[in-house]
Amino acid sequence: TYGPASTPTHPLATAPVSSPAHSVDGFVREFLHELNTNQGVTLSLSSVNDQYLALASTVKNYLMARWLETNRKTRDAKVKAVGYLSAEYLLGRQLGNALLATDLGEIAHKGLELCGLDLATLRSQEVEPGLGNGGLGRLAACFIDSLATMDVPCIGYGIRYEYGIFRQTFVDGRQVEQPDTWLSLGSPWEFPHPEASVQVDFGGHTEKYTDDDGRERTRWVPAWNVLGVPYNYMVPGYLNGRVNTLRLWSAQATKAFDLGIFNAGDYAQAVRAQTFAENISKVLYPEDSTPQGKELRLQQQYFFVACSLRDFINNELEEGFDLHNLSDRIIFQLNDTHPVIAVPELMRILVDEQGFEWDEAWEVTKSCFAYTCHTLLPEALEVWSTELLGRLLPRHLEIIFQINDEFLAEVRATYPGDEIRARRMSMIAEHPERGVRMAYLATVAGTKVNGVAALHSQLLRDKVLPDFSQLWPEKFTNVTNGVTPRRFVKMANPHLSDLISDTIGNGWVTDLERLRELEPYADDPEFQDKFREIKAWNKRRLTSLLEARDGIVLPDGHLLDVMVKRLHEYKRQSLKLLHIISLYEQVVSGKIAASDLTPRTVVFGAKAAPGYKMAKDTIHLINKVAEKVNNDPVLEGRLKVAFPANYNVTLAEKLIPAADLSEQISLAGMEASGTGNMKFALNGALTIGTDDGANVEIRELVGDKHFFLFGMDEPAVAELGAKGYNPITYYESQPQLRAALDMVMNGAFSDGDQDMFGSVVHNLLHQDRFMALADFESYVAAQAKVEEKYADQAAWTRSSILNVARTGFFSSDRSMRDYIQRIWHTQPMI
Ligand code: GPQ
Repeated sequence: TYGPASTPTHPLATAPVSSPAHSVDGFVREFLHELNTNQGVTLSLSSVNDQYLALASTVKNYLMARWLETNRKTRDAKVKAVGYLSAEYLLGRQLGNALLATDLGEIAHKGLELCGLDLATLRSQEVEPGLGNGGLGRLAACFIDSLATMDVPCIGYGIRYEYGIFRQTFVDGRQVEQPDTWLSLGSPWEFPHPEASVQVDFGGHTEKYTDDDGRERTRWVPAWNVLGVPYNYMVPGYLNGRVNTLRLWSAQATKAFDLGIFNAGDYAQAVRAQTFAENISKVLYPEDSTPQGKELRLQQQYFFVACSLRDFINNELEEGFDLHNLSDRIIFQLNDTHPVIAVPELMRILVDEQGFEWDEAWEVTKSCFAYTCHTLLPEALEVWSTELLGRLLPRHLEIIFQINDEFLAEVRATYPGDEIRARRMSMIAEHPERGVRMAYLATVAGTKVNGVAALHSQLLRDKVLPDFSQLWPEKFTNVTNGVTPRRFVKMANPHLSDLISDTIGNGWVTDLERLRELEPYADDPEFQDKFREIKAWNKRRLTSLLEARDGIVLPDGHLLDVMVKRLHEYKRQSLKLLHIISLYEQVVSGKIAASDLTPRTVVFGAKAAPGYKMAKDTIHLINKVAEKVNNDPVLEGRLKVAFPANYNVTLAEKLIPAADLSEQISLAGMEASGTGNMKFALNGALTIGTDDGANVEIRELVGDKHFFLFGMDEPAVAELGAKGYNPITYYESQPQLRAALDMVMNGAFSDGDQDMFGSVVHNLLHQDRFMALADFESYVAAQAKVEEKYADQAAWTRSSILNVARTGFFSSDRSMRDYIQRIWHTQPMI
């Protein structure tokens, strides 16, 4: 229970909380107070970290009244909320966003100046919470930002990893991973609540028993348990007074857990037990789109959803709430299959703990979940072996079997005699080992199933879940992804934002379609000049950052060509690399003069999963090509390759606004959506891209003339695959491609060592699962078009402005509106 033991009599105890004064003086007073009372230092003796932490506290104090009021209002209104269940949140730095959401940027800048401090310096002290791998985790962060800004009640639930995505370094051009110690200098944005910890059980067995009413029941007798400690984070809406909550769970040993062992006299063992429990939230798994089936990962998944369901039911609902009506108050959105174990968990709570009949419990459960799929790669679809699941969560496995039995009965009733179909649709796979197909479970349990771009949702229906979409066509829908314009335009590109606001007013920040009003200015030479100057300023800002951060020197006046995303074969960084090598080879061999090259700098940013050999070899090759190309005078400095290590949200915010060209070159049918593609277009980069994911919608919106399309489309890929793809024939028939690959093979980038990149070349020539060689010729031709257009700066700038004006659709606010209308049916608060 919470609250005072007796009725408070002091007037302040019941007065609404107030914020510090929204003035420079008020800010300075608050800041110095935080520095003194929180950090225990005076300004004159404070470190930059003290100053940063005090500044963070100050900004938090401005948000606090709104947060408390949001919680009170939402609780009283008893409205339906969104429970976003995600194993990843790639939040990026918090301070800048909090300043933006409170409109404190100017005040903080002036106030700190009066204290002899520089806001930018303090901001760069923050280590971003990298609690995600890539697009999926960043999408979750954009979505919770949009929901807060749209005044929609939402609780984000996830895991407070002690170590987020690894810090990438390069040693001799190879990726080396370092632990991400994001908590080591303090974590001012979180509010731990150990008193609200939740117990989570694991292991053991189940047993049947007869209850007092004579009913046959099952209970789970677990073998061990851990505690989940909630850490709350503020999720401020943009200038609207709403502050939602992100609740991340941290694992701790329970008292019972280590006491039992301690009493047995083994103190060292008791401490080990503690460590064992804490391991659950220790580290983010760094595999993106390729689950490894590790036991600890399943523990993480169950840990955070068990905490979250328990938390919502016990703490967010009023006492005595009838759980039959649970879906009036919550919709749990499953961010991919990672949280799908929540489905049998809710069934277990309702049937085993609350005494619901199975059918009633299933009705409730089905109405409380919806499932988003983020991939088409078969190896990305999670399958948990029944051996592991049954050992860790025996009751959940039983429940899954029962859900499956009833589901298959429905399939058999709908398609009598079609046993092959029933087997195909079973949630239980039999090969290569018995396992639970989590995507099938999610599809059966979810009210809705959605893909993340129009093409992806279509392919999901047609290729991944065709039997299910035939059985329940109305269950399937699309919600095209989006990105938050607050972080990725307003914050990341301040001068462009000012130009836009000066031209069309500032309504666009929360109503991004209004960027359309910029279209008439695309032909205005004065506007074009300003637009170009801003791009140049963004490039200078990037140049000084990379110089300080990585010792990389970007040349002036180059076309800035950027490919940033996780390293994965399907994304085809190797295709970009072949283009670079080919340009180089043509100059070296005298086929073209260096002076024929459009001055171009290619920037890569990419982390490889630590165990993904081909990805790591590709990183090595990129670095070796960079070393060679950047130092060979034959190129006269007209081609440069920059590969800053440790690409993350913080770097993205500087890189994207500076880019001229956005590389979105996955094999068609492989990239579910992409979201980097949207950020680039909104910041005025033109896209060179395949007909894949959200590229399709970007091109439709900006128009063919303002997008460089190349490569096979998805039907062509399918056709070539069916016919039999043989990459070597492209090598044999295309001299330019052949020369580029030969150059690698001959050791041009490995000091004559012909083995160093043998596996990369061999893979491309003899396997090339993602058909890079098949699209090479078309890619090179599209790059020539890029250069042609870039030579006409007015035409380029016009296209660039039109990209900004026409991509307002890709706001995550619009995505949220789509989820609300098509899936959640929640209401914004009034
Ligand atoms: N995505 Cl399955 C991830 O970032 N991680 C994953 O494990 C899976 C998907 C991405 C996907 O590759 C992108 O195309 C999407 O834009 C992104 O999810 C968000 O939907």
